[in-house]
Amino acid sequence: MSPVPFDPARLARVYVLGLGLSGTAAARLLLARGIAVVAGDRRPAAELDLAGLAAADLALGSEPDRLPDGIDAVIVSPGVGADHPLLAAARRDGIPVAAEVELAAAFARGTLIGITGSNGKSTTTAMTGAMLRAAGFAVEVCGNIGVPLASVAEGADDRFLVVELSSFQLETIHRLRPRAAALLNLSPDHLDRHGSLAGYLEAKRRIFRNQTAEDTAVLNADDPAIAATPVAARRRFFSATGAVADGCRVVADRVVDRDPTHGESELFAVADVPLPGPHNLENAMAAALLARAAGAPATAIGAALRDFRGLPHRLELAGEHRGVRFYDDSKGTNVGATARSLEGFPDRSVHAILGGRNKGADLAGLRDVASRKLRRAYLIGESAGELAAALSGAVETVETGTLEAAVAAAAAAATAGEVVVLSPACASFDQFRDYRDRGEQFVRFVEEVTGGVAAGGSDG
Ligand code: UMA
Ligand code: ADP
Repeated sequence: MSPVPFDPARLARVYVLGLGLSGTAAARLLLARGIAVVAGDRRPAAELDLAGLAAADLALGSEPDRLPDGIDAVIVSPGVGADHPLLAAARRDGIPVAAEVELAAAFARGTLIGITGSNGKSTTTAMTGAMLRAAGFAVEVCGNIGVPLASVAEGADDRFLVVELSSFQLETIHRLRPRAAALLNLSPDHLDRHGSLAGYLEAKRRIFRNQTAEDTAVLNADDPAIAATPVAARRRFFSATGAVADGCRVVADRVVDRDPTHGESELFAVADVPLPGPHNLENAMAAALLARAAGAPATAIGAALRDFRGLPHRLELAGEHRGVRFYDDSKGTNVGATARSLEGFPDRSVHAILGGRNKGADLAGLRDVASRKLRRAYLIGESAGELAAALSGAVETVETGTLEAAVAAAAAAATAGEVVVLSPACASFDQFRDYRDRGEQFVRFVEEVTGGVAAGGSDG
């Protein structure tokens, strides 16, 4: 059944499903526009931040069995799956269901730039924002990165809204149209929600669905499925390994932009990218193409990259003790991300802490990189047993159960020149509030075992 179209001009009473960051921001945006809000969350009020929602009609602590009467639309939080009974009821009753980002985009002032992909979204979003700021534009960096689009929708028309978009959010967009949008890469993730890799790719491709020939689509030329995405927009490509007809590639130590009408121009030097690994060069190329589409000059792009500091919990140096470095890569939440992070270290040098909640991935995808890069794997959380089986024969594993025990065991075993890396390849929700909580706890445990001060910055 095709989804019921969402019309923001016809909203008088709206149901907001989920009152986390996105739901509360959506509810505040609606109330500010005089639209009545009924909102529900299975969590009780004590666990929620309900500031600014006094005028809303709230149903908290359990899920209602049915939608209230007289609802014009349901605004759904990204964490709520399409099989939720209230969403099924809305579809049955012909009530449109829209993502928080869809609602926000409908009311937002400014030009939208969107970024999606399995990995590198937050880094690329932050880089794009930094490039546009360096070019002198007003910018909001928002979306899945942790600042709901709805919370920054109000503002001047002449600004850019650089929005990280997850597959969860893209599932329920209708008219959201980024004037420039990037699909960075695809590796298995969230298969428990999307059912298959094909379903996951379809959700990601939705970022381009409302674009027209006036817009720009930035695509990874090194991934055939992404490169083949049908789009109406101008297609611009980036490649870390080869040539492209229109877009960015690496020539010796430079990144060059080839435009079929204007020829080639240098954008930045590879050495301008201060973050480790070829994946961060790809992120920088995608960000540069988005920034170019928005009108940023190459000088601003290079300057922003040189000043760019990595985001927390992405291969962040957390401490050093007796020649052993400890890295927090808590945001490595799927097999593809963890594999990319581990590749950057010398062979057989890594004591890796893996595990958590598996999102439907085949964890045997880590076997190859583990057999080359790891000295030992310390397994935590719900997926410890599954990981032990998946890595059997590839690398020595030890099931430590908790993160604290894993850090203690890895610190005791690691010798000078080796590294201890938390890059779990799994979600955190079995043992932690979220990936940030997991990363922060890791840093605390590292401080305990090293007796030292945690380091800042990201390298390695
Ligand atoms: N809830 C219900 N019923 C349900 C399910 C959830 O009531 O059946 C309630 C929960 O009790 C909770 C709220 O809904 O109070 C949770 O909403 P949410 O999980 O959608 O989380 P938000 O706080 O709104 O945060 C979301 C994104 N979370 C998810 O996609 C899971 C945040 O991305 C994002 O930063 C934020 O919106 C702002 O846009 C996080 C994430 O993990 C970092 N994203 C995934 C990823 O990056 O892989 C997609
Ligand atoms: P996302 O927002 O998509 O989760 P982040 O920028 O937060 O991406 O990076 C999360 C992790 O993904 C990083 O710690 C790194 O291990 C990995 N990563 C980053 N960029 C890429 C990329 N372009 N390709 C593959 N893996 C990447």
